[in-house]
Amino acid sequence: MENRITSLLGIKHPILQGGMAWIAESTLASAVSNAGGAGIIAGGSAPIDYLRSEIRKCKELTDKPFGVNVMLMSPNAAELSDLVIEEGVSFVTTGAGNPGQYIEKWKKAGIKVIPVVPSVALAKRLERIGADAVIAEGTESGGHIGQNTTMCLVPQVADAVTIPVIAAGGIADGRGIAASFMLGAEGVQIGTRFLASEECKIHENYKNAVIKAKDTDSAITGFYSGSPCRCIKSKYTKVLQDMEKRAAPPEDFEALTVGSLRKAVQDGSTDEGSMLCGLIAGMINEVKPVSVIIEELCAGAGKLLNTDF
Ligand code: TUI
Repeated sequence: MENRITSLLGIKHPILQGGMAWIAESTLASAVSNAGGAGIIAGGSAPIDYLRSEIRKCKELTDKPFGVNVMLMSPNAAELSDLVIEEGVSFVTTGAGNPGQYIEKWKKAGIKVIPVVPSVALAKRLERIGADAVIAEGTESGGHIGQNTTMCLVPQVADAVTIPVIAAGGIADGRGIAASFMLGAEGVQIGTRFLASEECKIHENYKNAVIKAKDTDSAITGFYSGSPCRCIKSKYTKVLQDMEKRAAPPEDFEALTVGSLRKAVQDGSTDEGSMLCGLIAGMINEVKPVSVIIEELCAGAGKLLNTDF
């Protein structure tokens, strides 16, 4: 498959890996890039020295293009915005905010810029100031989410901008890719399917929870606080939602949520950890190598789209 996304990023298949905070590191990102997709190292709120070393490890593990996701709510976002330039990363995706202040310097450094947008308005604004493509991310995604769905957002963004649109949220097989292309996307971003990959370094308990999750096992926390976040339903999400209902004091929220992603990813605590995960987890039933996942995605999409994907 050759289209505007494959030529923009210099990749074989127009499949980007989600920039999952605490999760997407050099092993996963290099596996996705080596399989012909676009691997991404997540900045999250990780320390800069750790991210520098992950970027360098990724360069050792692949000679293919890979990117870095800058989570704009991170206190390290400004520092990371310089690090990607110093390290000559090929592209940047951004999330959880408006990357407007960084676009000019990234473009000057030759870095391709692909922001996640939850709305048509932000997509248009970012196109005007130089974004190379946008990721229209529906609320089916895991982690921090907007309110619009992939089905509704992707075609509206595709109608509103001339730069290529990448669909994200709820895509985990060839049917999801084909549907995204029908909606006007020229690429997809996939996170949850890669959680259940051999190369993903999350704790076994978290991976098993993804595999076991059914269609109804997803929960949204933080809905009324302005920072909605999709996770696998658990004791943690139940306690958090109960606290939200009774408007518990801020220190209670802090005690529960600080470090909760680390508890899921590293400690494998399914009771106290926040297992960020997309709504499509119900369809994912097996851990597979990244190369097999990408082969299956491409075969499935290619068949439906009647093209060599
Ligand atoms: O960013 C994500 N998913 C994430 S980030 C994350 S870590 C986190 N930690 C603490 C607080 C928040 C997040 C876990 N999952 N996805 C991309 C995404 N971006 N979803 C929604 C947005 C978004 C929202 C508003 C992008 C732009 C935006 O702009 C608002 C504005 O300023 O116009």
